[in-house]
Amino acid sequence: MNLDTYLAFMIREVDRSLDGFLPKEKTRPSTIHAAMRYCVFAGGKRLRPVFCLAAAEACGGDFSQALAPACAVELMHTYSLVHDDLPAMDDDDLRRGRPTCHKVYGEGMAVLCGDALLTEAFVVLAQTPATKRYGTKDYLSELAETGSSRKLIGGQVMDLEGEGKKQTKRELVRIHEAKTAALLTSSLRLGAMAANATPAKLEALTAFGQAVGLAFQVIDDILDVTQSTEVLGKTAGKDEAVEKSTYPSILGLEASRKEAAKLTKTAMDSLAPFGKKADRLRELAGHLLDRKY
Ligand code: GRG
Repeated sequence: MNLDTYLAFMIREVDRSLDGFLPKEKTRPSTIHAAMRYCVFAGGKRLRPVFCLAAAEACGGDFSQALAPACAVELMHTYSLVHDDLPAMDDDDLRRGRPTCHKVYGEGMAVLCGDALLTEAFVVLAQTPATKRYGTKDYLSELAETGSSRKLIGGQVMDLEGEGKKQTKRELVRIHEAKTAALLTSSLRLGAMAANATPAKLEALTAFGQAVGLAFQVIDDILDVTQSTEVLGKTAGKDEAVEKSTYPSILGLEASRKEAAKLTKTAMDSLAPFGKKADRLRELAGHLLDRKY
């Protein structure tokens, strides 16, 4: 199966599962469920779920074993986008090519929608079947740690406090390790755990996730200055507008491209223990490096 067919297949499976897991739109109170579905089914790239499913396969499992964690990471990701777009944070009108949640449902409902998506992530994750090595407690603490003030929320705090300040590359890496790489890494780890991965494989996937997560962010920063709002489906040029330090603003565009390629190579090298079983993950890392939106 080529990568495009694989992505289309996995995205369909994830969307079907998300549809099954989320409360129906008519469930009362219906406004919050409509808002949750508006944000989740908005045409996101589903990178984190696909990484989760591909990691399960790389560890010898079937992708279907990892559908619950794949949906859980997408729900946590979507919560972070809804809250990040709020006027009190990044104040954005456009997300995934559509008006942001608070623009459609109002600020109060968008806060609640983010809260509900985050909570639902754990409801869904708890449905992951246990394996010989891992159980519900392992799955829940993996994702809870990632969503905590030490990772996702901590990254957002450093990001907010960094606005208008010139940051060093080291400071930038710390933000993106927490904000971007942590959830990508947990997506891989949860997929691997659902497939009963050995600790050595889990460790290799952690190294892969950290490097590919940073590469993803470098590319995101490059696209922010090189692509249009139409192509990105979110406001382009936003980083510069709020005087946020980015890879291109610190290193320049060309050096940023080299940095992304170097991180992708590091990521691919860390998959050595898997041999050919991780070819799909290698392909996905290459795909992220080449992405245009
Ligand atoms: C807890 C409010 C809060 C924030 C945590 C994750 C995060 C920090 C903020 C979200 C916004 C942001 C710029 C995150 C960096 C990672 C990133 C580039 C996300 C966009 O991910 P894509 O491109 O989005 O995979 P789609 O829409 O395709 O799912």
